[in-house]
Amino acid sequence: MTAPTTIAALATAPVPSALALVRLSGPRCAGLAREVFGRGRLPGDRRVAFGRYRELGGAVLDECLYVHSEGPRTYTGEATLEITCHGNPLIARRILDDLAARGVVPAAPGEFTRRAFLNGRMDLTQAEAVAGTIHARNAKALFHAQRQLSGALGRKVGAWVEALLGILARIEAHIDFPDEDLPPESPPAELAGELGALGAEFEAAARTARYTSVLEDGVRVVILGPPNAGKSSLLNALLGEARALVSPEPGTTRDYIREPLALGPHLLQLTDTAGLRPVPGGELERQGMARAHAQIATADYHLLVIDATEPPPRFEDGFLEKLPPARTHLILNKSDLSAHPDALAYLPLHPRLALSAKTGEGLAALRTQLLDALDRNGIVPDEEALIVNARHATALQAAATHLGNARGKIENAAPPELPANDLQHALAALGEITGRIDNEQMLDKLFATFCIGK
Ligand SMILES: Nc1nc2c(ncn2[C@@H]2O[C@H](COP(=O)(O)OP(=O)(O)OP(=O)(O)O)[C@@H](O)[C@H]2O)c(=O)[nH]1
Ligand SMILES: [Mg+2]
Repeated sequence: MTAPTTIAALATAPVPSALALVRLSGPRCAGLAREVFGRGRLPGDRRVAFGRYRELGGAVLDECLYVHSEGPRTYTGEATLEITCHGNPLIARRILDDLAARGVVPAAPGEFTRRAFLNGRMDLTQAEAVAGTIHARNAKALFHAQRQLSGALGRKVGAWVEALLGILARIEAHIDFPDEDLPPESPPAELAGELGALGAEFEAAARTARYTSVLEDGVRVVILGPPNAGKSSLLNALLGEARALVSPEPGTTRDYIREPLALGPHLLQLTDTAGLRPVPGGELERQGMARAHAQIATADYHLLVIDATEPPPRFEDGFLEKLPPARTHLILNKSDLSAHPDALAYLPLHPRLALSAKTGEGLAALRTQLLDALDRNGIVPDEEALIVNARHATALQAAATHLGNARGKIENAAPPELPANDLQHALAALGEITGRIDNEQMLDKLFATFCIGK
């Protein structure tokens, strides 16, 4: 293996700010600190020191604070040097140019974290969580990213590996003993049962990947209903601003309108859509309705708004089946006027709320009920849930498949070598999650999404 290079990058944003941090990692950190700050001896390990950064030509670039840390107990597992200068991007640029002139290599995106992973400072789930922690745009996403960063998912995978190794040892005991000497403590039915339970756990964990988009992009809540029901009025009322046009004319909203909205700890993507009728009146309305249907199809939750002063709306056949009670709230709008009795009796199985988008009456109740419905129906993950990403889910599915194969073979009294082999494959799949892998391409892909300097 070639000796690792020393890399450098700006770890803070290249905009005028109070301070900027230039970060280095690699074997030359101590020597570079002595060179650029003109010190014969370094300040102690991890001690902050003041220094004037002198470029190769001798000019002082800035007054800085710097910290040198010896490896391996650093972020990257290597020696590191962190230089804090004034937050003018020009200064940071000059420092980086000077470092490059001294043979320091500009870091690739995610290269510090990649080195941390390769040097065993963190597993792959933690490395992925570094990006998640930086990019989380709401409290829930941040909570889950930070928990993964702390190693929660890695520990869970470790526990699964232990459990599998235990089962594997018992299967291998069947290989080592002739049939008549089978250890009575692990009958095949019991082993098969344990594999089934573990496989179900893997599958359940894999299913949590569906929460990734909810956490990253927000819960997609779509406001829909017949024309003139007050959908746009409800969007405006929830947002607290006149975002969408409102008028007494049916067919006001043509395209859909999407706005982010914070609801408790959640981020919602609230979408107002064109009014729906059994048959559109013209081409523009047809297109608007098609767009509304597309939004409804990908929604996590629906707010079906009707004008409660009128008889219930009619939609095209089969449409209401797309709006199950677990994912739909019926909003009986215009509660400031007197209601039509048939409207109140509409869709009796759906959670419902009478409100007035015009006066704001019932809006607070809607927020409370919506929060509750999202929690209760598993649309947002609960606090305890461990959330996996698509990469983890693929590996977990593969592991579950191998366990299913092993189980089938045990139940069919196949020679124990065969299920043992399936379990080895399952272990390898689990290993990919935490990163006991040597797939450079996969690592390139994963770290390419990182920022430079992280
Ligand atoms: N009295 C009363 N009128 C309301 C209420 N909500 C909306 N309206 C009125 O109903 C009419 C239609 O409101 P919009 O918000 O444009 O309805 P919409 O469902 O978005 O209509 P389209 O975009 O045409 O499908 C407007 O005249 C609103 O002022 C309400 O709670 N009470
Ligand atoms: Mg509208």
